[in-house]
Amino acid sequence: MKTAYTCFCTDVIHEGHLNIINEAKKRGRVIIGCLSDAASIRYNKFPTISQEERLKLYRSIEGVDEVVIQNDMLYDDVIKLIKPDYVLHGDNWVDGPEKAIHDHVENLVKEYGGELVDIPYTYNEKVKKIDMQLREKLAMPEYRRKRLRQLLSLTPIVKAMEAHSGLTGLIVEKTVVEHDGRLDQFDAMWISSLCDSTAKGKPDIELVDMTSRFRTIDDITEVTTKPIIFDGDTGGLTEHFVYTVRSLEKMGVSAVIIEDKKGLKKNSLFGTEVKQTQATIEEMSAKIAAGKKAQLTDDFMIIARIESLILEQGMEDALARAHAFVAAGADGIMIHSRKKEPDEILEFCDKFRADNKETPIVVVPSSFNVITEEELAAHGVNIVIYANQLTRSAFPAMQKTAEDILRYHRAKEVDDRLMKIKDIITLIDEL
Ligand code: SPV
Ligand code: MG
Repeated sequence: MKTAYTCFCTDVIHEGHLNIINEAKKRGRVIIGCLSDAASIRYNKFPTISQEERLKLYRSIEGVDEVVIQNDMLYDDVIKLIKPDYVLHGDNWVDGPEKAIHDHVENLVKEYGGELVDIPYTYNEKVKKIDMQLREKLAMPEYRRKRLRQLLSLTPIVKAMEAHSGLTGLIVEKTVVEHDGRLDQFDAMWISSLCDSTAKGKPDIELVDMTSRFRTIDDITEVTTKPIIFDGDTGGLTEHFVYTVRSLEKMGVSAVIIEDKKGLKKNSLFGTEVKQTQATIEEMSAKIAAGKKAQLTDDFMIIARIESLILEQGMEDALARAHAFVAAGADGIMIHSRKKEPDEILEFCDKFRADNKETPIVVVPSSFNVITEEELAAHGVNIVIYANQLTRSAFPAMQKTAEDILRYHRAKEVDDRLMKIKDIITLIDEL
């Protein structure tokens, strides 16, 4: 008997899926692939139910003969093993970033005489609503909050990109690229104090108050689903920080990063060019411990950021702080540097990992930008934050447009580099 294979990465079965199963049944024995959690998150489909629950769900569908786990987004593992006579998929993957997967599967099945069948995609109001509801579910605080810990357990390195508004949030949420036959996207958002302040035309000195920072989070959470890492600056007074932790948890933020500085905070990229005071180990540890005591969920993370390398206090100081902050309850360590070369960051990671294999390490490679995610992961880094690149790319573009309109007394000369009006009005999702 012939075999017909299709891969699902859905949490809800709707008529579109049933149609594919029906088409598969006409061709032979129906085998469903359940895309694994690790593969799903690379595929812009973060599951709302566990892999086990999805397996159970698919097995319960009438007409399904077998369910297997598919670990590879590109289908190599299952196709080489099962060699199905037919592979079926909705025809929504014949263009866009998923086309790379389509073409790859087509070549794989051709090698042994199999056939790829693109089934017309079912896209009616009911299906649209289910898709939307699934997405909205991921946006809810209780799903979003735990997602960073889930990602840390599923992916070698979590990639976070800066967002400071609904629009930049949408860019982080939706940008997917196909590269070398693989799809890639950002995993999380970083709400940078630098970019949040800059967007408001204010300096990065903890001047923008928490109420205003929370407003930024609100704007972003309304239109996105990805987990949020919040730049909490120094965390402020310990007596205030405990309230901040509660508020962030309630909003569905996954982690706050606080730095071991006190007094007037200035941006770390100034280094020792401006006066900045590092908090003592005891002061910072007390703040971390108070925050951990205040939090209500197990999902939320408090990550301690160490400024010893920025303030030229040496590697030993940085390492001593890291171990002390973990002992105080920190769920992760962020180590920062403003050197062009990544050497001191890598030395820190290697030395910290020699004594601590578990605690997530976070880095922000703004200055040491030659290093790749893969190299960082090889040194034990778990989260990489692109802290300010969206702001820094938008600002010069806007400034140049403003200058050129003043120069030419009309907008024609700048038009070629602008997004089309039609594109900007369709950028935002309609409910
Ligand atoms: C931020 O993005 O606000 C940061 C990272 O804190 S840095 O600007 O590099 O200090
Ligand atoms: Mg900051």
